[in-house]
Amino acid sequence: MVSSWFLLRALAIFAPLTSVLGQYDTPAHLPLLLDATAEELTAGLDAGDFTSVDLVNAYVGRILQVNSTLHMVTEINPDAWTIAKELDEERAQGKCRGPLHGLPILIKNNIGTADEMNNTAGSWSLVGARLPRDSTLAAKLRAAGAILLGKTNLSQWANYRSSNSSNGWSAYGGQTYGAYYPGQDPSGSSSGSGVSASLGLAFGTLGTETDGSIISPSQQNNIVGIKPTVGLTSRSLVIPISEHQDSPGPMARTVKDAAYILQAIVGPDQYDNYTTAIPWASNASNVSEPDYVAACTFDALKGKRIGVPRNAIGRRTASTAPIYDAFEAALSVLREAGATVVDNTNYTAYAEYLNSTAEGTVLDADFAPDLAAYLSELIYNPQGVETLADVRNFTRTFPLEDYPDRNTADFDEALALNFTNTDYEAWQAYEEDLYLGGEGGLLGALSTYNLDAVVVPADYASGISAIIGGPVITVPLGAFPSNTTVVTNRRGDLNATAPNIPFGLAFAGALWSEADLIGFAYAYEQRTNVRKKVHPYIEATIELVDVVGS
Ligand SMILES: *[C@@H]1O[C@H](CO)[C@@H](O)[C@H](O)[C@H]1NC(C)=O
Ligand SMILES: *[C@@H]1O[C@H](CO)[C@@H](O)[C@H](O)[C@H]1NC(C)=O
Ligand SMILES: *[C@@H]1O[C@H](CO)[C@@H](O)[C@H](O)[C@H]1NC(C)=O
Ligand SMILES: *[C@@H]1O[C@H](CO)[C@@H](O)[C@H](O)[C@H]1NC(C)=O
Ligand SMILES: *[C@@H]1O[C@H](CO)[C@@H](O)[C@H](O)[C@H]1NC(C)=O
Ligand SMILES: *[C@@H]1O[C@H](CO)[C@@H](O)[C@H](O)[C@H]1NC(C)=O
Ligand SMILES: *[C@@H]1O[C@H](CO)[C@@H](O)[C@H](O)[C@H]1NC(C)=O
Ligand SMILES: *[C@@H]1O[C@H](CO)[C@@H](O)[C@H](O)[C@H]1NC(C)=O
Ligand SMILES: *[C@@H]1O[C@H](CO)[C@@H](O)[C@H](O)[C@H]1NC(C)=O
Ligand SMILES: *[C@@H]1O[C@H](CO)[C@@H](O)[C@H](O)[C@H]1NC(C)=O
Ligand SMILES: *[C@@H]1O[C@H](CO)[C@@H](O)[C@H](O)[C@H]1NC(C)=O
Ligand SMILES: CC(=O)N[C@H]1CO[C@H](CO)[C@@H](O)[C@@H]1O
Repeated sequence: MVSSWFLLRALAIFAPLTSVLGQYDTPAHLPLLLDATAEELTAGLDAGDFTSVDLVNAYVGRILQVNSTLHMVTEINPDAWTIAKELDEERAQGKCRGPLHGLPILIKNNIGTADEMNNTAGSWSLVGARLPRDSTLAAKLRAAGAILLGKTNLSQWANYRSSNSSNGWSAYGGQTYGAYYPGQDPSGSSSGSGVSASLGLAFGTLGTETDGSIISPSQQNNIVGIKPTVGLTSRSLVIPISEHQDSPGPMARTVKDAAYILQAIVGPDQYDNYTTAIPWASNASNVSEPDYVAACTFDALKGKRIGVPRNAIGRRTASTAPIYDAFEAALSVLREAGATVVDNTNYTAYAEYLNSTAEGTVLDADFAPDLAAYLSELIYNPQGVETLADVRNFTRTFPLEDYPDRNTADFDEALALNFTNTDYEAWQAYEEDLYLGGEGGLLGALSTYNLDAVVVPADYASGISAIIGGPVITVPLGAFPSNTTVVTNRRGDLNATAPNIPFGLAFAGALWSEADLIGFAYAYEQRTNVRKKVHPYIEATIELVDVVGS
């Protein structure tokens, strides 16, 4: 393993020798950054133990220590220091914008910002492109006082380009690796967000999910991920796949940190009509806005009915045994926490779901018009790509895009459709999805068995919720044992299964049930603390003590 030699060498270049020794006598009041929570960081900022400028220095130092091995961050915001200084001054004057005030966050490289940072989805076609304004997500984070620290690498085009690429690879950002085994498949498509949150390279991160892209990299990087109900978080100026399924959400080390981030980014947005479906967005409803942080209570599972849809969980095999064994143990924890675990709450149309092509049709029908709508908003479009066809041509002709070794099968398929998302064929497919995931799937099970949520190993959580736009949360459940046989991904360039690679426990529920799901995940997390029991093979070592006062 390259870790210790590499880290000492990198650290020696970056910081003076005293810093190397510093980590062993970190004062108790300076939180260690691998696991520092929002509340610990805020307490330190309020007490004057360190500043937001210190936090930016420490996190950037940590990013540079591991980035040449893991490639999880594509760029750092050159304005981060100025912004941190302003927020420090506000704090000194007694102005606090809220719980994220002065905390650095990294966002996925498909979430737009109207600043020096590029928004590319990992494609060279969009390097240098400029936007008319921040994405609503970025604007909300800034208003909440968060520091946009940089952009994280991703599976290119959020994994909607190629049938033979690899998780976490983009032409612009290179290959992201996970931190739990050399060459680890980081999963995707929010790969860099998962790795960065896990190693404490920011207080938290944002990812986006169409089907699995928050939940999967969260579980494989030992963190918490929340995929919100479609429409809870605005997609304005986020590079899209599908308006019917895309949903940005938080990725963080603890449930409560993820809840803090979620609280800051939800809400109606004039630029994304799907947000009008938020139950409390209209004065006509009597629903009040949930408090996701207050939902984090130790007793959240008490008296709740949690279903286990066995027919949607696959089979226990020799290679997946560790996940199943950890899952059964987790069910015991849920029972001890006061929940009624209802077994065999099966999805009645699950065989049809597995056989269905409707989701692919919905995504393909959305992709071309939704991407063109995004591209039409650019105020500077250096390569002049205005349509999916233009992007495909660019990808197939620009050498750094690695074509044909990584093909454009997803582009090809979407362009081959003879209809679009306003046509009958697309609506028919969407209606099929609403049945398969609804009455025939998750929503049917919730109602038949009178459940508050279902729980599954995170591998099996995303699809059925994706097709109905439903919410999912994953929380660390365990990791593969040391005698696990190493298996590569299909391309053969990543270690997909290996000792120490983490996996998660996922709760899924009805639309807009995020507060409940957060509570359930928190109650499980507080009783098990699995994250702290699984350790990365490579770590960043720069700490606050190395930067405070310098
Ligand atoms: C991260 O690593 C990649 C690959 O080595 C590099 O190209 C990129 O500039 C690095 N990003 C930062 C912020 O250092
Ligand atoms: C954005 O891309 C341009 C062109 O490659 C580059 O010069 C610039 O440094 C990038 N921005 C950041 C913040 O890395
Ligand atoms: C995958 O793991 C094997 C066995 O430990 C190791 O030899 C190989 O270098 C790893 N792959 C990568 C891409 O690091
Ligand atoms: C929202 O819907 C209205 C009415 O259909 C439409 O005019 C408008 O363009 C839509 N806005 C966006 C951002 O899609
Ligand atoms: C709700 O009512 C308030 C005050 O009457 C108004 O300011 C706000 O715009 C209304 N919101 C919506 C979504 O109609
Ligand atoms: C649910 O599915 C499991 C796994 O396929 C099966 O063993 C069980 O009999 C099913 N139970 C019901 C009530 O359908
Ligand atoms: C799967 O699809 C095929 C072809 O459309 C169909 O013949 C078959 O009945 C389907 N099976 C299920 C379980 O839906
Ligand atoms: C395809 O892209 C190349 C450059 O990458 C450009 O020269 C060519 O005009 C493009 N073709 C079409 C049909 O857009
Ligand atoms: C990916 O697929 C394309 C054909 O679509 C093929 O030319 C290329 O060799 C494949 N790459 C790998 C690594 O298999
Ligand atoms: C697309 O093609 C199919 C079969 O070739 C045809 O039935 C359908 O009407 C076409 N749809 C549109 C919108 O042109
Ligand atoms: C790993 O060790 C456990 C416990 O000794 C054993 O049950 C399991 O079969 C082993 N797995 C493999 C892949 O060898
Ligand atoms: C933005 C950037 O610097 N991208 C680089 C990421 O890493 C790959 C190699 O892994 C380079 O080819 C890219 O230029």
